[in-house]
Amino acid sequence: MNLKVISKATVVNQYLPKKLTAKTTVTAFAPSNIALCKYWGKRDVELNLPLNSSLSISLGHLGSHTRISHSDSGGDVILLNTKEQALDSSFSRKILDFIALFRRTQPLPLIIDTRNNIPTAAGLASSASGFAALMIALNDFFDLQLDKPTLSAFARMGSGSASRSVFSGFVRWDMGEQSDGMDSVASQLDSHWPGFCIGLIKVSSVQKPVDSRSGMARTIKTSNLYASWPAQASADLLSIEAAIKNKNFSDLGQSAEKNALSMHATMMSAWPPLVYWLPESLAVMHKIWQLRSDGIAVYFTMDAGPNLKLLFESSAKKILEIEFPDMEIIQPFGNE
Ligand code: 2P0
Repeated sequence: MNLKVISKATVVNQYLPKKLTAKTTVTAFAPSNIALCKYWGKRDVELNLPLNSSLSISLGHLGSHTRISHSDSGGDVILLNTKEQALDSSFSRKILDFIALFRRTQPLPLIIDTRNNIPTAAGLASSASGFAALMIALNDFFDLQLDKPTLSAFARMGSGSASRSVFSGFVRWDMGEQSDGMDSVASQLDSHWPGFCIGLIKVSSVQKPVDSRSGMARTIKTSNLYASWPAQASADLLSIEAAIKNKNFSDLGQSAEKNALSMHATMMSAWPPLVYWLPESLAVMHKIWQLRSDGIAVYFTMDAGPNLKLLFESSAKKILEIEFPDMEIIQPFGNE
């Protein structure tokens, strides 16, 4: 593996015309996604190149709508859920840094209007859908004519998990091995699973003390358990892909839950320790394990936060709605 560090601008520049032409207004949508096999750890922090491949399920119509248009005020305008954001806020700076990769020195002031329809109760990150929608919109606005793998690679540079949000359904992000990362791209699996349900359980909406980016860096640096993570993740990825292909729900649930808990084990063994769980998170886990021992096929996954995402099929929906009355249910492929 070649570990030479290459800048984002160097990579992107090769795919751009010298001078951009711009449309008047474009809009784009990208779905949010939940990883069943997690991305945890980078081999290159500049390009967000991962140390393991990952696999996710996209959340259908839930995600980010982004509109790009010309700004007549002479400066950029950044809107989030209809509210104008200060240009020096961390949200605006991330967007402006990303746009600068494409705009370079051309004087093209823009209005970037992002609207997330991810349920507020869900406790889901919006950077994946946000950067994917922004990349798809930029491609259209500047008529770059980039293909899907390239859009995925560029969205990854905004946020790793955004590489997966360029697609819908089940999506695998191959870690790749090139130093420019152009083979570290996602693709959609040819699988449709009607009745597949994701239940969002919010135990807290308090902002996490350590974001995923810093959490990954700390884990790699200080956790001895991290050494076993890439092999674990690659075995889980194979099991999950096979389970999706065979529509074997219990295999999928087991591998996804084990994968999430293995990731959390690496975090907990970091120093200072990274424990994203709250007492309520653990209480929900125990409830799920009890339901499973009572014969209900329900599993969970968790990201870098205290909330749980339940995995089940529509046959278990009724009983789980009773057990978890506040749960929001998403069916990415619709019902049976
Ligand atoms: C995932 N997470 O696969 C994993 C599981 C969190 C835990 O992708 O630094 O916001 O922007 O590449 O994509 C969250 O990490 O991190 C994430 P960056 P990102 O969904």
